[in-house]
Amino acid sequence: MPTSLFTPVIAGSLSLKNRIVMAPLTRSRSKQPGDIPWEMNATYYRQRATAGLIIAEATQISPQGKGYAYTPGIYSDEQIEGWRKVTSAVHEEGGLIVLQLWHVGRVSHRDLQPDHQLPVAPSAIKIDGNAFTEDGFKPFETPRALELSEIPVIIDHYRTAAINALKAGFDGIEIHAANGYLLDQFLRDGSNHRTDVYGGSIENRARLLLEVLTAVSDAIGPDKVGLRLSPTNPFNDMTDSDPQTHFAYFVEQLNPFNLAYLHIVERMIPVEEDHSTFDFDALRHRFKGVYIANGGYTLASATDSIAKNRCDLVAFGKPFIANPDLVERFKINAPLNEPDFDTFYGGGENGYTDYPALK
Ligand code: 8OZ
Repeated sequence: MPTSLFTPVIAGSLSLKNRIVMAPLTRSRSKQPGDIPWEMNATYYRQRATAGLIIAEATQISPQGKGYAYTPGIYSDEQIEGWRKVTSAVHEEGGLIVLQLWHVGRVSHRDLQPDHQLPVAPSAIKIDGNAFTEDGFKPFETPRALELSEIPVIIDHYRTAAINALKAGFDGIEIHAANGYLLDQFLRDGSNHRTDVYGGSIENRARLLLEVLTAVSDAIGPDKVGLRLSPTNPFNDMTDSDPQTHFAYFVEQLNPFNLAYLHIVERMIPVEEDHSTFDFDALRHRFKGVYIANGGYTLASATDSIAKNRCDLVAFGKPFIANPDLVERFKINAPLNEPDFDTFYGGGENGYTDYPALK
């Protein structure tokens, strides 16, 4: 029998019952004030605990790391307590759950920042577009370039967040270095114009990510640490002059860490419509560990990719929003509920915990 989505797999310290991963999904539904996870979030994740692994939504490591209204944090005692409700619910159902650690960098707005400060970034380069604040969408402003002296503080916030995540009962963490947020802003040369040790050369652009991975691996063990990258995603105004070469280098640097997994956002469109020339197979083969593919996969394309050993696991986003029992539906090739975009971000139970299971 070829390896399928239902073949168990080990990723670092995580022993997964299947290869169907719930992708991290921002839903902007934490309790206010304080960006605190609560019972409604626990219900939502409990409903999806048949996934081989849940990667809980992007979660700010500090007040400065916040870029969207109502997203949760993992720096206060109340947030740790709130997350414990979520992890307990998932564990009661026999699931596994890790937390995605997030600093948005320039993808923010003064209204979301402590003391109404400007958002920070590797370089003072503005994004075109709008931030999602509590008063609706507001245009991004030019961020402030981080001082060298501020960088160790941010690394320490990642370390503390990883420790807090384990205190809250998570089985591990994922470092979010994708989709144009702070760590990705350092990696890609469109957003990193620094002239100090964190910019310029490819070694320098990799430095912050590798320092963060060292800090969290030392704190909780590398077998509980995953990493997400998105070499080609243009979201949040991201560009890079040579992603194939640069990300080959970045991924090569990961091997000595022995991370639990590498999670790659390969595209933002259906696999079948992807005509990009980026060679994800080449990237995958540089990484000597477990590879999670993400981006526009269906049951058919995921099954095909796993059978051909192009990836070890597949993470599904929108299908998991609309189908709490996605694993069961895949097992019997049942039709899927369609997700409702209007209820993706913010709001209550509607479009969150009320998608029907089969029975
Ligand atoms: C969509 C809306 C808000 C946040 C990401 C955390 O792109 C996100 C995100 C996506 O990784």
